[in-house]
Amino acid sequence: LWLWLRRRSTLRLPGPFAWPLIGNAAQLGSAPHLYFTRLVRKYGNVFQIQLGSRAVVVLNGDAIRQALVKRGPDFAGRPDFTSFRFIANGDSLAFSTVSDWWKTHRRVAHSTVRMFSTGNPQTKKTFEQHVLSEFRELLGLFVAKTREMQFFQPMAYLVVSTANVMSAVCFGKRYSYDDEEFRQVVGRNEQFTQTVGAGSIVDVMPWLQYFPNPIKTIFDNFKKLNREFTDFIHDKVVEHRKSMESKSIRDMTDAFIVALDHLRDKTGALVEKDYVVSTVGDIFGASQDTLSTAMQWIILVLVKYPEMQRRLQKEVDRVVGHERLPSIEDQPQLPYLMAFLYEVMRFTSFVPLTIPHCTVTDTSVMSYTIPKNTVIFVNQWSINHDPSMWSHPDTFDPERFLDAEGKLNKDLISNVLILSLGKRRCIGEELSKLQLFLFVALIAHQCDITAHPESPPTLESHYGLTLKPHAYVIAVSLRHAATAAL
Ligand code: HJJ
Repeated sequence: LWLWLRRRSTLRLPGPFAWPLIGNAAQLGSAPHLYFTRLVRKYGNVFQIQLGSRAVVVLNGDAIRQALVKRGPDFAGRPDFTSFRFIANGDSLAFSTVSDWWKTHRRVAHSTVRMFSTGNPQTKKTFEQHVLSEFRELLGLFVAKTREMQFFQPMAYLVVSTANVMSAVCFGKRYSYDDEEFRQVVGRNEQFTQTVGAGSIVDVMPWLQYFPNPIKTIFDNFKKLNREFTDFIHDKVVEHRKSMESKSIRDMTDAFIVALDHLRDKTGALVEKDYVVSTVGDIFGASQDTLSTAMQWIILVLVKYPEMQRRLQKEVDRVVGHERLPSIEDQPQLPYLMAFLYEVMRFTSFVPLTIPHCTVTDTSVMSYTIPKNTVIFVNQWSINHDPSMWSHPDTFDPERFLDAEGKLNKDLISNVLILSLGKRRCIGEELSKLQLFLFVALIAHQCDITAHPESPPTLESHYGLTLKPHAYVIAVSLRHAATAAL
């Protein structure tokens, strides 16, 4: 009977045997992306698992492009997951399914992000100034902490630092490293990413939130952090509306207020709600979580492979010299640095699975039919570690992206998948890559970073929407003759 029921309810897709009630939830373990990548060998790039009450189709390798690009609109939805309803009170652009208002707001959000980062040479310079002044603070702190403690944990400072760059862009304000309110708002990324990551248990077994158990406690904390996060953004928007004069736009929040008020006047019915808070929340939240995670991995790798740190320093010294600081214009002359950045993204794949998708119509991929309303997991990790695409995929080696003349191989870098594809691809791509480039160039130019000789960092990670490195300690010293330029 069980087999018969199963056959009736499956999508005729291959996949592992699913247990009653929980399905394959117990098999996900602490690294679902690795479990899925093992299943690829057995079932191919498209297979089905069962998580609690939901059938989930997992896309790997080539199937990802086939679905998200070739059949983009069919796969652009989001599932009605429990956790998503508590992010910005359910109004988050990133976690809501597609609709007319979603398309409009995504377009406005994308052009506004560009207007404050890579839109034109003027905005680029302003953005560069924000990164630079935040880097000054960070370097000063790192050197002071090293003097005080010899070795210290940089992770929380990297969160405040990257959050401050976006706080300057979004709100026109930076916070001190020991500002309690700000640390509360940006200090709970692990909780956030664990609850919204693909495979999160409340989303497929929602009944767990109704009686005392460890999952309920985690979920209650998640709801609280989202309330406080959204309250913080909401207060900022109220302040901005109050102090706004004429049409002079001070920061991204002002820009959204003007753009969305204009949209409301023009279209009326389409924009009944105030999406300023949720849009700014998405941009600020997403950028501080992802970019701080990237920086934590970058610094970890720099101390783990000191010979690569030396090589970065040599390249930056040769191109920039010591009379000035690195800047955006240096990027084309720093191929090793760019190769290093892409290798961090490929190797760590720190967004191993995208935010879960959902089909909005009956559709198909690689000749498998997939019904409307099926949860879709996109395994980005499987592409970045595909042995048919990369030689020794589990070795960290920036040089894989350089050709014989030491130039960056553009085809290869476009094979790295971390910002997704198609209708849901990241709107912060240009901003993020620019910010990371500047941070790495400044670090290489200005300081030496070393691991604790007795406890060097490991490459292990905690799973969630973003993979976080385990805690580690470093020491930071200024490079000779480099300080003058700061
Ligand atoms: C947050 C951390 C939050 C929001 C938004 C409203 C858009 C990493 C990938 C995509 C980014 C996903 C987005 C996150 C929005 C955070 C983030 C936190 C509360 C929020 C693939 O960011 O601790 O709280 O409320």
